[in-house]
Amino acid sequence: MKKIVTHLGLSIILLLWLQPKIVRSNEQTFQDIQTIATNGSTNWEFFTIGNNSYLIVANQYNDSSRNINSKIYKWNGASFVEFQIIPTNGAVDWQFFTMDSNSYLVVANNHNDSSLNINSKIYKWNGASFVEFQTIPTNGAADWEYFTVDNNSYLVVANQQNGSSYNIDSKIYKIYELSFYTYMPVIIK
Ligand SMILES: [Ca+2]
Repeated sequence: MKKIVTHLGLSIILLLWLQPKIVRSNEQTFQDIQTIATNGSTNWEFFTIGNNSYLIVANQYNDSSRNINSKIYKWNGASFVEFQIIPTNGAVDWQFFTMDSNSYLVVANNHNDSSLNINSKIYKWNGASFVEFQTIPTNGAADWEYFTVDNNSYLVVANQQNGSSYNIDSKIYKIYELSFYTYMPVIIK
């Protein structure tokens, strides 16, 4: 018994002594491999379709307007190259999700230079690019999230403000016959 305890104690000491060494030997750093020009970018989203990898950026503002292009980049094996441009209005979030083996992107359009009460949009992958699928009225949309509960699909949007108040409803949408409808309002203050 004493021998086992001693052996165990020795193992712990050995582990404690070895651990810092292990961490040091695994030290890794991120290195700059590519620079991408953006306009007041607020959000990046990474996603894959099949064997291809993509990045999409939400461009919010270019010093004069919020009605500018957000951009999708595709990995070509060495770097990300521009793949598709999508006109947005003060975009602040892109959310990728898949449903029934289809791929979708939803954008939070925050402001179109004159109003916060504008449409945010869902885009669907058609096999070659993303095409507009559905528009959803939002109020200073700040963030989208996709989730499933009991095999049902939902989208929730964070509505930030409507121009006169920040005390407004955010909304959950439930998929219904391939379209999202308001499911329940939630109060976010
Ligand atoms: Ca999001």
